[in-house]
Amino acid sequence: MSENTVGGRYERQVVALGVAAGYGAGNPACQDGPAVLRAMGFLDDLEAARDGFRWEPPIRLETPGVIDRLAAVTSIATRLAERVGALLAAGNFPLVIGGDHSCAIGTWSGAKQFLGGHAPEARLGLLWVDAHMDSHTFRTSPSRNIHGMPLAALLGQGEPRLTAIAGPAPQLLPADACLLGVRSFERGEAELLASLGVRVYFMDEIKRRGLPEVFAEARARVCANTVGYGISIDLDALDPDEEPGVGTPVPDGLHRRELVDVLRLAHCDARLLALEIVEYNPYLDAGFATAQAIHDLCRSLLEPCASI
Ligand SMILES: [Mn+2]
Repeated sequence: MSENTVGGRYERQVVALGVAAGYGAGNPACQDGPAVLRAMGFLDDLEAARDGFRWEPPIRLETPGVIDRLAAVTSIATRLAERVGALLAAGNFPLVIGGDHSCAIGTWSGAKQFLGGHAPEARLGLLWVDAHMDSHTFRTSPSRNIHGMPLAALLGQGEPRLTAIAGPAPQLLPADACLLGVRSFERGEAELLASLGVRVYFMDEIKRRGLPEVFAEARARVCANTVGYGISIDLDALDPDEEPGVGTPVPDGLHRRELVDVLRLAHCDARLLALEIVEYNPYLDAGFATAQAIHDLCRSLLEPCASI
């Protein structure tokens, strides 16, 4: 990747990829999130950034009306993994905009496949910013909604059609993953993460220590034994008093400003491979506050970097 490093700063184009994923949730409303963002022009100002930002054609279900939700999620994730892998191979920075969180299976399987193309043993790190753990399997999930399972699938747990989307499971090792912002979970998924030894930074720890310190520690963990890492942001990690337009609101979340600030620093590190922002529900958004949050998070990727 060194050929893309200019004067200590990593130069790459941010490429937004909308994913109309809705079959992972009980309510498919989030599948319209990326189309609403684009139609309303919420990220248009980013396209004026010098060589900084462009949209790819969106990913949506090829055969609408399919009612097998597992097949629908698998189809979208498989094509998303291919697109993310191709964008990374071309030296771009994929910005995946969901859709429900089931699309993460595709995003990060694609990133892992890209890393594996350089060296099969290359490991992927992942920061999972979310009010929930998303670590169910069909065996533990009360709802059986797949957007509650993507982290487990990436860790190689549960349904085989979800764990090996773009290459053999697991895509992610427990030591290379951290969750941030968790404040709503069920016993089965908590037990799975505990048994695997995945570090969870619950919301109360973040409030006590502050996001900058916790984020830096989590980032160091997921970078320790990996060649690159990603960040998956479920918008429900944010406080619904500020950002109501999310799939599953939970009170007492992160503030938009603090998450924007840590991303402004993180994007300047070439080890950050991609960012994913999911679970935007435009029908619950009040005055497009949550759309503005997505804008601000995306804008942070285009902030100038100080020389490193
Ligand atoms: Mn989630």
